[in-house]
Amino acid sequence: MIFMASQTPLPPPTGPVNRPADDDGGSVVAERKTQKTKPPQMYQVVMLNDDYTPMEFVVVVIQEFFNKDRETATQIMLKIHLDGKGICGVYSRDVAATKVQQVQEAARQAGHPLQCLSEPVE
Ligand code: TYC
Repeated sequence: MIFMASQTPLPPPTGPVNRPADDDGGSVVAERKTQKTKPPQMYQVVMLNDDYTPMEFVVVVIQEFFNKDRETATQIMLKIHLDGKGICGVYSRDVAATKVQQVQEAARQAGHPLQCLSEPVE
């Protein structure tokens, strides 16, 4: 027996459901002229000179808390000694605040009046 199709096959669906949106590819994205997020404010840890803290103690503190080699730490210490103050390092705000606390605590424990502070860069 031969079966005949009773209807001609339906054409593939072409309605709005399956068709891509008419404006595909034509959209426009405005470019930002400026960066959306600024880099975070950085803070420098400044050490102050005094007449009593031994040079050797300052050098060791700079080596230990600011990760400097002995030569660099000595140069920074001498700059502080001569100029009255000097930058030991630049960090994010929280890290800089921690460095200040560490130096203050080490100086307090050793009985030296060494002072340092953090301040925004620029
Ligand atoms: N001026 C101190 C001295 O002659 C040495 C010193 C250097 C102290 C740096 C503090 O941050 C300082 N013994």
